[in-house]
Amino acid sequence: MKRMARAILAAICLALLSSVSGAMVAIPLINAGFESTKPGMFGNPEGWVSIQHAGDLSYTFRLDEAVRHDGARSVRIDNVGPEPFGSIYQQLPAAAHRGKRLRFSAWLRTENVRGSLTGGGGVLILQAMRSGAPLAWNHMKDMPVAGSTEWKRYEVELDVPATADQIEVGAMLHGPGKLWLDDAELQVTGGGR
Ligand SMILES: [Ca+2]
Repeated sequence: MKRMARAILAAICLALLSSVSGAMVAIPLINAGFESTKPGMFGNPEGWVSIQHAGDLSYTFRLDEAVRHDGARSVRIDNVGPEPFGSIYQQLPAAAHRGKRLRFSAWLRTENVRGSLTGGGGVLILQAMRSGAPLAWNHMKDMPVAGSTEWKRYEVELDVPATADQIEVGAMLHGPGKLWLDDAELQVTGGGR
């Protein structure tokens, strides 16, 4: 009897495990660990684009071989001017992910980050766009990384609206300091809800 109970328990555990792993589908990102040294668009790391708030050059986005979470390099955002934010991100088509919940995770490290009028420090970006305008987003608003911090993994989740045409994932630095980003991962955590 005891053996049968144990067998049933094992079967239930297996079923639970497979349903969890079955629901978590990885969505491939290009150069997710910033290991490529091929130049991307406008001098950005391959596969990534960067923007900053309009005005004087205020943020630079460079591969860093001295400070990295894994592999040989990461990307580092440096604040070098007065504008309130700069971000580096990757875009992918939203069509296959409409109505699903996505989870974006990556490792961040900070140095002397203080935040600005637009946000409290370093954050991950996960947003759904339509015709270039954000429809829905999760920018770690309530838990920005400030001060000087060692590598830590962060994650954000978002339900993709039915009308989204693009997904953007990445990291943003608000104000002074340096923000490092490495080992980005994007997953579907479950079906539509
Ligand atoms: Ca790396």
